[in-house]
Amino acid sequence: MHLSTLALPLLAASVDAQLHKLAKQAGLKYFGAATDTPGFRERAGLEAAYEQYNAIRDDTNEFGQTTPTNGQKWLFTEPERGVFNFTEGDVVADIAENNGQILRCHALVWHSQLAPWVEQGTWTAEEVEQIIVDHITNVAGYYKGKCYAWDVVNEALEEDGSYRKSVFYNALGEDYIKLAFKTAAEVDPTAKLYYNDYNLESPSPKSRAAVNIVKMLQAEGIKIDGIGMQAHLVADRAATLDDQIAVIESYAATGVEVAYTELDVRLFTPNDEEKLALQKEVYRNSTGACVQTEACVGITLWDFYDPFSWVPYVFEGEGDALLWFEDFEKHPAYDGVVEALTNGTKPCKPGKGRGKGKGKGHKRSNKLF
Ligand code: 9MR
Repeated sequence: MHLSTLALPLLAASVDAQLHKLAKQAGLKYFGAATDTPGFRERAGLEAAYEQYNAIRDDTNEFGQTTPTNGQKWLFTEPERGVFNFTEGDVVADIAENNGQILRCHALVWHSQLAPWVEQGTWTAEEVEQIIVDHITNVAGYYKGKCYAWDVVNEALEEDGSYRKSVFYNALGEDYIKLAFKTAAEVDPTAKLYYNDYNLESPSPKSRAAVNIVKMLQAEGIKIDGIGMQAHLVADRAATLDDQIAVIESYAATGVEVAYTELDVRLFTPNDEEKLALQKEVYRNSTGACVQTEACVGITLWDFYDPFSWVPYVFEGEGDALLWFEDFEKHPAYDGVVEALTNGTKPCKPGKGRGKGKGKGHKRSNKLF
């Protein structure tokens, strides 16, 4: 092959791409971004942007991890009882595999984007048990060995810490959570099993209820490995750095790991310098909290390109929540993330090195912001 053809893919990668590279240097496992099948993206008709979008998405200096924003959800994987379809989920799983990126899998049991047949049926408790077991057995079984982590149960809690009423809870109470984790552990023993929810980024009744879910499972000897903080944040009222560190420590006290699983920081559009500066601070704080806590393994953006964000479609007048604008200019918040990744390194337990490579121990970093 001619040398110039060989060099082309290298030239396509941006020399500025650095989030995953810096995250690794800071002691995280990954910095990633969720992505979706073209047909599922929030904004259609942007085909002209795909090439540039894909180049950023596939650049492992930028993103070392990905999550399918939609394709592995119940609605798509088991649209009819016993009929399984992995076409959409595979698109992103294949991207991860081809790029050598870590795959977080999302989500096995969730009240939303559930197939209508589950929601609209009239079921006995035994039937709901069977439905959960069949779904997890097939979906987690199909992806077995490919998922670094599974969001096993998603959004089971209300803001006051009580359980959300759902077809699963109404039939089985909290036992549905136990059943889901137990089944997932049997089906894919190597995947990290997470409880995932929003508004878990500062201490609250909901964060304490998440801790109680972990304790409930542990008390019964059921495997749970992580708490996922979705972190759909708002630029002018996000949790402080200290609150984020405190809540991560409260999860870590149960022995589980922690991840930012769906980070975005929305603002009221049109943006201005002040709003973007606030957004930068919020991104810097979340990244900083992950870097400064032993338990936090990584950060996932909920996509990285503003036109593909869910935010404007749900919160009228809000948007610009990610790190790349429509014209592919980066938000100032990109530099906030870089600052947090370069200003600190992960603390580690006394006597425990950071593992592979340098053989150097490292000190607990001071709070930086
Ligand atoms: O990004 C997803 C969007 O494309 C879907 O329309 C939406 C439907 O609820 O789900 C979005 O992702 C959600 C995630 O799966 C769970 N946490 C909240 C996310 C934003 O709604």
